[in-house]
Amino acid sequence: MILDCAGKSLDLSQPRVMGILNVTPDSFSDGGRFLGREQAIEQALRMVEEGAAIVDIGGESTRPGSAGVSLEEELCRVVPVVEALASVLPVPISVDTSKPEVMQAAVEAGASMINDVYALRQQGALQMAASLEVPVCLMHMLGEPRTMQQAPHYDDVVTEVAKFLHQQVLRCTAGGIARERLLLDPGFGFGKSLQHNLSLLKQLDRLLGEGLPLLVGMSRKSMIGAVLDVPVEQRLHGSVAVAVMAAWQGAKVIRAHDVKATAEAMEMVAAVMEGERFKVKGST
Ligand code: 9MG
Repeated sequence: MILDCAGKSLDLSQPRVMGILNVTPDSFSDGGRFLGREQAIEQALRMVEEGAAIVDIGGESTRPGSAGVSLEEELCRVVPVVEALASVLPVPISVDTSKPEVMQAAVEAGASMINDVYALRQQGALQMAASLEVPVCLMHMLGEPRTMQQAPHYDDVVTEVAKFLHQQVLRCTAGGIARERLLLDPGFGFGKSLQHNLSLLKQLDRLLGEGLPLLVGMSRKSMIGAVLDVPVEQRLHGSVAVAVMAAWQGAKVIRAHDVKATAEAMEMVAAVMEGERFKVKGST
């Protein structure tokens, strides 16, 4: 399956890596570093070299407990970086935002996908995404980042997440977004306890019923820290393990900080999935 990202193709015939480029001062797993324009460009190019098939640029932290950022601040963080990268990156750029104004400015600057943790539920976001005609990732979140980890409750997390995503697909297609432009994401860590996250991962294939590509983001998240009892900078192995489990069940895009390790793991998943049809691409 090929996703058309405003002229740049994203081949989803095998699982791909979406490299995370946070241009925020407070992103938990980047250790609070604020990426300047030049560093952001360097990091994005490195991620592509390491195997990222898409780069996701975000200017507002969505970590649990985080407060929002003003429109002006988010535009200032995101747009110059998208502008600088659009002509040099050979892969699509996605913009991680919930604000319609940022979606518009980023797409005008060269982004060709929207990654919205609010699933286009903020005022004006659905209409804007429909008018921009780029692919959109719709993510499940219970509540909002500031409060979402305060005792989240579900009777059946997988059924409820699947139902929410189904409703958002109906809402978005009724609002003028072509079904072929949608990706779905269960939103690991967004209003979910450790047990909710583990159940979702164990039964991820139940979300394939919608027939749309699944995107997942578990890289360095607290679900890994909680199981392994390791701090954020020691979550590489756990992150790759859960990425493999997701891809094996059919996830097509893995949002990750550690691109090289994740991309190599995805190559292995794809090779095993191809089985006897697999052909060696390199020289060894
Ligand atoms: C921005 N962001 C942080 N975590 C994420 C996740 O799991 N999925 C998506 N789509 N975006 C995320």
